Amino acid sequence: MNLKLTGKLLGAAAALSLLGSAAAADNWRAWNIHHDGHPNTAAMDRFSELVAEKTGGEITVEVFHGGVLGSQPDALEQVRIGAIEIGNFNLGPIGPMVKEANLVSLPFIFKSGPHMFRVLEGEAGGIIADAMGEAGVLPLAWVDAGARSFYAQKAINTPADVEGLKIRVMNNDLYTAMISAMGGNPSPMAFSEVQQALKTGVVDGAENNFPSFKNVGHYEVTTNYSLSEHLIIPECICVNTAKFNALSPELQAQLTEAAEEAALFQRELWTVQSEQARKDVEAAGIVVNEIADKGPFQAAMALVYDEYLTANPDMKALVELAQSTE
Ligand code: BDP
Repeated sequence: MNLKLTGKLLGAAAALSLLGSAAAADNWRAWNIHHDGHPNTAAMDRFSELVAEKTGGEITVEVFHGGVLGSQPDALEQVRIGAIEIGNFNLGPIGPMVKEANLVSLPFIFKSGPHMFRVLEGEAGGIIADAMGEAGVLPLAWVDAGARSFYAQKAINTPADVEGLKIRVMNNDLYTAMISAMGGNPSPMAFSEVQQALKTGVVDGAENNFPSFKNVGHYEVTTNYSLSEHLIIPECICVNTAKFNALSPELQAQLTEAAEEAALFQRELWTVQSEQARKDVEAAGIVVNEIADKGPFQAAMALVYDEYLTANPDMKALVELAQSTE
């Protein structure tokens, strides 16, 4: 081969590989279901900034808000297979694919928000995180999602008030069991459809935390929010496991740090904005009912625990670990 040509070819190859490394910046996409004005939207934007900053632009994360990349179950599948890299997921819809993650979807499993974080930061949280990572959705940090309570056109003060009502739930058999245990009709449905379903009477009620109740206008089409606080479900900033594992240890550490900082920011925002959301919906006319005794709701959930532990006897130790965490 003509040596000159070889030299040229080598030069071209070197230029290409240089270009390659400059373009080696990974441009990642992140899924977020929430819109502007929700704490998680601001936190995911902050996460994106932190990733660019910490990795010196080697990884960029473009966040798609408002669920435009798909419903939560679809987006979860996309992150699992690596078609989307990152998601701010609620652990509720993760339960059907990772049985360990279903721990958090047992009604009243946590005594409070801080208790939930103590469980997640302890041994039980490690077990859940490992199982999620194995399923392809690796949690880099946990974020707050407060407590979920029921809302409908009437007050729900006891389980008997749910009887005969069609209540929207997220996709998870534990939630359908929860509504059935009170004599209601569970209706699993995508988050994006709930406002219309409440408005047209396709469902009689739903359940969520204050920021989500407010952010997507559910409060505009209902009248009563009753503080049952039956579910305290954490959320995560999760990444496709294979893509994370393929990164250098340095990039892995930077990405994790970015997620942890964004999560701390989210938790601060959450505290302030969920109080504000409550005030805002009350100002808009929503009646917020305090439930003095949640005992009857807790008692009604015994059935849900029985069913879950009968179907998953191997989860008993994890349930006990959470319950015995101070
Ligand atoms: C919100 C969660 C979101 C869920 C939504 C729902 O942040 O991830 O999709 O509830 O009820 O609180 O579907």
